[in-house]
Amino acid sequence: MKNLQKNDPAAYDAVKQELKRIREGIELIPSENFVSVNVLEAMGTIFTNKYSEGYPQKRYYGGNQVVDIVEQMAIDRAKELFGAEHVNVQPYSGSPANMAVFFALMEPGEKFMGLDLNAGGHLTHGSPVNFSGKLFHCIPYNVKKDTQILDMDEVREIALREKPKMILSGLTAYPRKLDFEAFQKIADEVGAYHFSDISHIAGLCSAGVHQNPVPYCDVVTTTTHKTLRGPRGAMIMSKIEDKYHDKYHPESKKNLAELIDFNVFPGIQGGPHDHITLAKGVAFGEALKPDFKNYAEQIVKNAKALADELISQGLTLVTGGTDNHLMVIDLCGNDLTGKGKEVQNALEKAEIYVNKNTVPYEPASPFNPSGIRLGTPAVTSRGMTENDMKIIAKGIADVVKNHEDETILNDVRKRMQELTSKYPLYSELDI
Ligand code: DSN
Repeated sequence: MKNLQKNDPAAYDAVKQELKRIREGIELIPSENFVSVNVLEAMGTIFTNKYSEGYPQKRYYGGNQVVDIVEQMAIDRAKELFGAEHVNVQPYSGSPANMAVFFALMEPGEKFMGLDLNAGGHLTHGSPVNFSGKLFHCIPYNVKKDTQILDMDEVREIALREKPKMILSGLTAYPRKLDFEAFQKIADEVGAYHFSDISHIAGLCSAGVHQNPVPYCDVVTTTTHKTLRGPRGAMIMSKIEDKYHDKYHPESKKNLAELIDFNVFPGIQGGPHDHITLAKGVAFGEALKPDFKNYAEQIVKNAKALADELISQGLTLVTGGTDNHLMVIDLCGNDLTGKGKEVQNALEKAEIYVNKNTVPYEPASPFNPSGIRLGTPAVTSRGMTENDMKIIAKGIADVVKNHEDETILNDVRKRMQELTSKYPLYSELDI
C-alpha cells in the first residue's frame, strides 16, 4: 500500500490500526471472517470503475466483454458449488438480495412465515421495523420455550392455519441445524413458496457439513462474506421454473429465474459491483477446493469445543449447545439478565470480539439484551483448533463472571494476545 501510505497517511494509518486490532484480538462474531489475500486482491481491482447494468450478453453499457467473462465465471462456480439451476451474483448484500426475492414472489400485504428475530431470525425475515415486516404480513414462528429448539410440528400447524404464500427458513442466531426438507414438505402441503436464507451457514452447506437447501427450495439467498469466506456481498440461487406460475403469476411471461433477475435489476439495484463479482468468483473457486471441506468441518468441531468448555466453565448456552458455527450465551443463567452490552464491552477490553444478542423470549430489550452471540469461522480461518477453543472459553468465562474487574480483563487480554501471536494473520500483506 505504498501509494496510500504516501498520498493519504490518515487512510493508511486506519488500515494499519485495524490490522493490529484483528491480529491481536480473538474474532468471534459469527458473521465475520478473514478472506484470503486472493479475494482481497480481486476486490482492489480496476473492475471497480465499470458500469454494467444488465446481465452477461445483455448490457446497457458498452465495453462489458471482460465483465461478462467475470460475471459468468462467478455464476458457473456458484452453480457447481451448490448444485443450483440459476444464480444471480449481483446483490450488493444480504438485505437487498432478500428484498429482491420478496418482490419477485410476493405482493405487498401478502402473508409469509419467518423465524422470530429474538429466536435467531433476521431483520429481513419479517421484523416490524424492516421492509419485510412493514410491506408484507409476517406470521412469525418461534422456538419451543423449554428447549429453545424449533418444533417442525408447530411450524406445520401455523402453516396449515395461516396458509402463507411463502415460508422463509433461515437464521442468524439459531445454533442448531435446520431441516430444509421438512420445511419444503410443509411448503408443498400448503402450496407456498419455500425461500431459504443461508447467509450464516452457506460455507457449511456447500461443504456438506450442513444440509444444502438448494435441492429443496424455490429460492435460496446467501451473503458471500460469512462462512463462505468471500467478499462482502450476496447472491440468489433459484429453480428456473416457477412452480406456482399458474396459481400466483398467471399473467407473467417470466419463469422464476427471470423473475429473480428482473427484481434485482432493474427492480432494486443499478450497476453491479464488478470488482466484488470478481472476488465472489475467486472465493467460490476457493470453496470448490477439497481443503474448504476440511475448513468447514473444523469450524463445527471448534464450535462444539468452545461450547463444551463454556458450559464446563459454568455458562449457559441457548439450546444447551451448537450444531453449527455459532452459539449464544444466555446471561440470564448467570444473573446477568439484560447485561449483554456490558459483557460485550468487557470482552472487547480483553480483545475478544462478540456481539450482544437477544435470547429466545428475551426478558429484557433488544438494546440491552441478555445474550452474547459468538462463533468460530474467523478463528478457524486463522488455523486455531479445539485446544485453542478451551483457552478462549476460559477467557470468556473469566470475563463474564468478572466483567467489572479491570485487573482480570487485563489478564485475559494478555492471555488472548499470547494465543493470537501463535497464529499470524495476513503476514503476506506489505503494510
Ligand atoms: N448482520 C448479520 C449478522 O451479524 O448476522 C446479518 O445480516
